[in-house]
Amino acid sequence: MKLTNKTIANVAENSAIITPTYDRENTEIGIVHLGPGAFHRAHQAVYTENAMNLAGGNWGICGVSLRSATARDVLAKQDNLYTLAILDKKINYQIIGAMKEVLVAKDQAKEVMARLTAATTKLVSLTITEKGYCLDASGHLDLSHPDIVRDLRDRSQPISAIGYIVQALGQRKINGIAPFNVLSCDNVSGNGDKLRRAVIDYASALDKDLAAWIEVNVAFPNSMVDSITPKTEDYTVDAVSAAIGARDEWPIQREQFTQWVIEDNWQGERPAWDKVGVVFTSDVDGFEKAKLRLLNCLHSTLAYAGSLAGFETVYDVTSDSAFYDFICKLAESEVIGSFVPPKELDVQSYSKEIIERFLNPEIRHLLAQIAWDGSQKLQMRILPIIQDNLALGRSNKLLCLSLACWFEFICRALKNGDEIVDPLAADFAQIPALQGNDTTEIVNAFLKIESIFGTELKNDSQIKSQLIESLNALRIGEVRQISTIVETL
Ligand code: CS2
Repeated sequence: MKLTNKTIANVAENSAIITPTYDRENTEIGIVHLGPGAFHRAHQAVYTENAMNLAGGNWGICGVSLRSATARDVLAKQDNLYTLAILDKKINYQIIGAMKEVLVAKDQAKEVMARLTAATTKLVSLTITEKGYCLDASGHLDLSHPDIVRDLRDRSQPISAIGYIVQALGQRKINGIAPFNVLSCDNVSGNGDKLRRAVIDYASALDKDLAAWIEVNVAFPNSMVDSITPKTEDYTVDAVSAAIGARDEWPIQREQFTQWVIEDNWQGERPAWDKVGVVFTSDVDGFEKAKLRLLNCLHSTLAYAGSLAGFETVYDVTSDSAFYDFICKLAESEVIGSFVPPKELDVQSYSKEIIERFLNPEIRHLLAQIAWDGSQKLQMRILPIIQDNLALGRSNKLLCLSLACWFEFICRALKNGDEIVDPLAADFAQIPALQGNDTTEIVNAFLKIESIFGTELKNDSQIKSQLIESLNALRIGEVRQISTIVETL
């Protein structure tokens, strides 16, 4: 039996499984979400589902994949229903019905534009990962990015998220339809502000009046999102299908912990998210910084250091006492204190709770998954901490070790011919120094990449020498003995 509209009543007979209680069939689409991957389906779609279970509303979701047809093709066969498995001591299951359709922009541009310009669409949200924003190192839209160049030249069918948003807003302006809210849900610092900047930069290149209209009329709330969501594996599909008693080809798994903080500058209606745990506040900045600098910085540090040391998952590496001590020390001595946390957040306990979350034995979160796209992620997760510490005269020793682990991770992959999942992978392969043994040259070659490091760090002699020292220590020592390496610095 497959999970579908027809079989959901059978699944619901098992009272331990939560199923939609709202009138799904008659729920209209109110949200277009760009990037309906695992994180969206485990997080925003679940808050929306819970809000509709509680208070109804026309908040069905149209997921739009820009290129890949996999989500559409798999989900269509099961009426866009899927299971959320919450991995804790006991596993809980919920069938999510909020996703009502999935479109693929590459093949269905007209349908996507129709959804984006419909008066019933009140919100466009995004999880397109850091690279989807096409930003330069200063946080502006990179007007030389190939997708942006392409979209500005040929407006018949955009390929970038920014192109779609601007085109749809322009059409709504012409049609006299109120704009939608635009909500970034990516791990990008100041995500709403950066998205707004990118959209306005793009619109300015097209039509100054449209840019001015967007500036005045469209809300781009900043938001912080959090829930650890390991990728669905084949064993997940089998285990979840067995547990719900119906075949689900693409269930999603995540930890119990979930958090969503949204800037309260919304225009018009929204789902009853505030009744299901979403926090609306005037100051998201502190929450975002705390999350990116603690959870994501520690995650990336473990991803590179742990992979170099031969570990496979976050749980495995955090269970090693030397690595546990390393990330505790990093958080304590270099991260906490680099930013002003929100008043309501006890940052010491927040940090400890995050490390506890890494130790959830039910979650196999692959380091290789977190290691993707380092050139984009580290700009949000590590470099701003280094910059703030420099301004405050604080130490960056362990952060430089973390960055050096990424350098070494890339160099090793280049030498071994392993695949590097990163938008700059081809550029790394063009830099001969990265395959050599001269650590000074390696550090210089990385720091010269302005799209990652901007223009200042390469001239900072202290940072440069700490990076060289760390890289030497990693090459001479045994990464598994990370405490010995830390002692030598
Ligand atoms: C992770 C994040 O893959 C990664 O880069 O650091 O996806 C992390 O699991 C989430 O931000 C947690 O909310």
